[in-house]
Amino acid sequence: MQSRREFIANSSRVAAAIAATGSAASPLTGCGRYAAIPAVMPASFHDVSGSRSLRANAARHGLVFGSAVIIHNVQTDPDFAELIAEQCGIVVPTNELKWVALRPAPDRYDFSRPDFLLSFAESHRMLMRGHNLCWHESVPAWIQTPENRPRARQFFIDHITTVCSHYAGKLQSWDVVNEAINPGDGQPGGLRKSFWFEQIGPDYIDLAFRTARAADPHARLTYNDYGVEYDNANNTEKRRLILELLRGMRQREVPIDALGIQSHIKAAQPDKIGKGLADFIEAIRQMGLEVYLTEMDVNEDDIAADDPVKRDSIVAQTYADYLRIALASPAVKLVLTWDLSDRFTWLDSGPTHHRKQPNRPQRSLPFDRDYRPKDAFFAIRNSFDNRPEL
Ligand code: 9MR
Repeated sequence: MQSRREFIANSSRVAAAIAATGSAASPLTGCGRYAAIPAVMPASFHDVSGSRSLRANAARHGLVFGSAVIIHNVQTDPDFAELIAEQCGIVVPTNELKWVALRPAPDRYDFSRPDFLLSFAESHRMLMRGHNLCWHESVPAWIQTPENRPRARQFFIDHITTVCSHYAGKLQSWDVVNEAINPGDGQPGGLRKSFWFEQIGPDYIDLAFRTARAADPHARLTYNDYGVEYDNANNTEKRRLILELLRGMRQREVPIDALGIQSHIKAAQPDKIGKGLADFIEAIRQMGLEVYLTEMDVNEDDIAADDPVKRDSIVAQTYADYLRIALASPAVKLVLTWDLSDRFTWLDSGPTHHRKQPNRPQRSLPFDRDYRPKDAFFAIRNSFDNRPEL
C-alpha cells in the first residue's frame, strides 16, 4: 500500500516526466488507484500539493478552504499535521472550544489546546475560527446544579467575555450560537428548548452576539445550523425559521456577520439539493451577511454497494452537486470539511452508522485513512475551479 508521501512524490515525478516528454503516454504505474486514470489527463491533475492543493485552488476563486481538526491529532501525528498545513487556509477546533472541554470548572478555563492550534495556524499562515460559544450539547454538569442554575445568565456572559477576549483580534470568525432552532420543541420562532433558552429566555441569542462583539470587535460573528440543505419539507421549514431569526436580529441591530451552513449531507438520497438552498443563500446575501459552509462531509451509509471505488465516486458526485449550487453565490466565502481524513470522521460514531453499516468505516472526506486523496478531493477542487466568475 502506497503512503501519502510516496503518492505525492510519485505524482510529482510522473507530472515532471509527462511535462518533459510532452507525451501523453507516460505510464502511471505505482499511483495506487490513480493508476486507472488515463494518461491523457493533464499532469497537474495528479499533483495535490502546493499550487494544486485545496487551499491554493480555493484562494484563486475567492474562497478560503479548511477543516475542523481534533487538536490532539495535530499534536501527535506529524503526517496529519503536514496534511492540514498543506491543504488548509483555515482551521477550526472540532471540540476543544466547546464549554465542556474549555471550562472544566466554574473558575477554570483550559486554553492550552486551542492556543496550540492557533500558534500552529499562525506559523503556517492559516486562519482559525472558533466553534462555539453556545450549544445545547455542550453544557457542563457543574452549571446544571441547583446552586449554579439560577446564575446561568451571569456565567454565560462571563464565559463569552472571557473566551472572546482571550482570542480578540486573532480569529477570523466565531460560531456564536450553534443549532438554536428545533421546530419539534414547539416554541415560538421554532427555538430549541435548550438549557440556555430555559434559563435565560429567548433573548439569550441576542445576548450572546452582543457580548461577543463587545469582547472581540474583529471576529466575524456567525449563527451556525444544520438541516437547511435539502428541498424537503423539514429543511424548508428550518430555512424559513432561520431567516425569521436572522431578520429579527437585524431589526434589533444585533451584531451578526455570517450564517454557517453546516453541510452534513448524505449520498444516495431521494431528496434533492437545489432551489431551496440557492434561494436561501440568496436571501442571506440580500441581508448583507456572508455564508460559510462550516462542517461539510458526506455520510455514505445509505450507499448499498460495498465496493470502495463505487462509493468514492458517489461521494465525490454528492460533493460536486452540492458545491455547484452553493458556490454559485458570491456570498459564500468559507468552505470547511468536518475533518479532512476518513481516519477521524465523526460519522463512524454518528447517529445512523451503527444501525446501517456497522462494519463499514465511512469514506466521507477528501482524504482516506492513509491521507491519500480520493475522488472527493478532486471533486471539491474542480468545484472551486469551476466556480463562476463572481
Ligand atoms: O465531531 C464532533 C464530535 O467529535 C463530538 O463528540 C461531538 C460532541 O461534542 O460534536 C461533533 O461535532 C458536531 C459539531 O460540534 C456541531 N455540529 C454537528 C457536529 C457533528 O455531530
